[in-house]
Amino acid sequence: MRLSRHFLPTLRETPAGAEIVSHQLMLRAGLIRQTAAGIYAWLPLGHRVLMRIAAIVRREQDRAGAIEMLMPTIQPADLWRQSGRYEAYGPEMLRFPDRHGREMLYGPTNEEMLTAIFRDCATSYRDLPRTLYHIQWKFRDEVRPRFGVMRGREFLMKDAYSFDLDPEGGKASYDAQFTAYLRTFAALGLKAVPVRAPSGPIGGDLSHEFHIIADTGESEIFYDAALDDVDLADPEAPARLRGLYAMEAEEHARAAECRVPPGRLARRRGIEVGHIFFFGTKYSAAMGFSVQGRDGAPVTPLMGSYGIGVSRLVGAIIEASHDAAGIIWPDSVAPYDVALIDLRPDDPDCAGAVAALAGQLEAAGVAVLHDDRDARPGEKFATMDLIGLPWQLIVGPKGLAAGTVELKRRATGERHMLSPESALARLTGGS
Ligand code: P5A
Repeated sequence: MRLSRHFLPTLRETPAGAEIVSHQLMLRAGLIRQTAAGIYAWLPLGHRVLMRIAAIVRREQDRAGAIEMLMPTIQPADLWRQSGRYEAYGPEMLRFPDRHGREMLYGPTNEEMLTAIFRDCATSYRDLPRTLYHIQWKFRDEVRPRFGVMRGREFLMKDAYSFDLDPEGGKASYDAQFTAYLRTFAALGLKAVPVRAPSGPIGGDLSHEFHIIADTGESEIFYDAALDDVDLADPEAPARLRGLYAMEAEEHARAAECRVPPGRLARRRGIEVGHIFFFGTKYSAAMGFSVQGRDGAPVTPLMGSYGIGVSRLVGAIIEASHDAAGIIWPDSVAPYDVALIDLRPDDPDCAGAVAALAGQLEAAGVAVLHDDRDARPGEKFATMDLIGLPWQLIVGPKGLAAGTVELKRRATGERHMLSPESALARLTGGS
């Protein structure tokens, strides 16, 4: 993709009102634009990152056996009257009538809707267990939307819902999601700490939040520093992590049983990027959902729900990975793999060599952002450092005459002068 034809409105100055670095960088790098308080348009670069994160979340959900579907954003109030949450939810729910005066709402979550759909289709124990999920926009009329996409009013969530016949099955479904979350965050280049959580308005008795450690996090957490040493690639990681103490500050204050030796108790701030709940029959019982059990008697299914803040993750990743010059995208979510910087697009030989490199990279499946703008090299370097693509391939007439191009790794600043062929081989995994 040629930058001269792209839509990438970057800003030189830090915009007023953006308090945390991820919000500042998302605005400056042209990832998002605010359209109303807590509501954002995803510009092309931001949209690519958001879709890549969603694809990793989807891959790990599918791997864990969850089945994807898509429910609407708009819901009828009647559904929520069945569970008793319509009154309870309060002013965070955006409510409005349709033209016939029917009460509607923009869904803040989908427990009720999926319970109703599944209830109306599942009749016997053979229909269970099942875990269904979707990736869909939610709306919560937060009192204080802030920090950009971190606490928005409209935000993208992956939400999964499990239905089981007995507590052991329910626990297995919960554990499968727990493991999928660790894999998801590791694939995103993040270390997430699972924290025992009170379950709040979703209800139930077993719940974990997943926090990314960052100084700008909204929550304060206390955890056993041994957590920092757990290797997420280890198949035993989920079990080990769950055995180690981690609590939000408020819970920690209440938890008299904290047995972590004082020297090993870490106190850090965290960004909550995921939250999972096991709440048993809370919704199924309230909404009259039962199936025929193996012995013929009716069984009320046990449920859990599992959320990941997909749009919040964009901000969380930037909080965890940036420097003074801009964003440093992990390879797995970068909007493009390579910034191809043409130092002299006005020189036909240079432009020709760069176009040939772009073609070869793209043919090998590498996503290239080709800076063919008529601008000074310094400006091009600054733009590319700001938007944070993992690699920069810098091509100019002097180097070409000597048979070299320059390859720079954004994360480390490491630079190598290479032949164009070697650079291509590195970027396409050839050597
Ligand atoms: C679990 C899935 C739920 O809603 N119902 C369905 C359950 N949980 S939750 O904790 O309330 O939200 C899940 C995740 O969504 C993200 N999130 C937000 N992201 C951006 N802006 C917001 N205002 C916002 N509110 C919640 C969080 O990552 C949270 O863990």
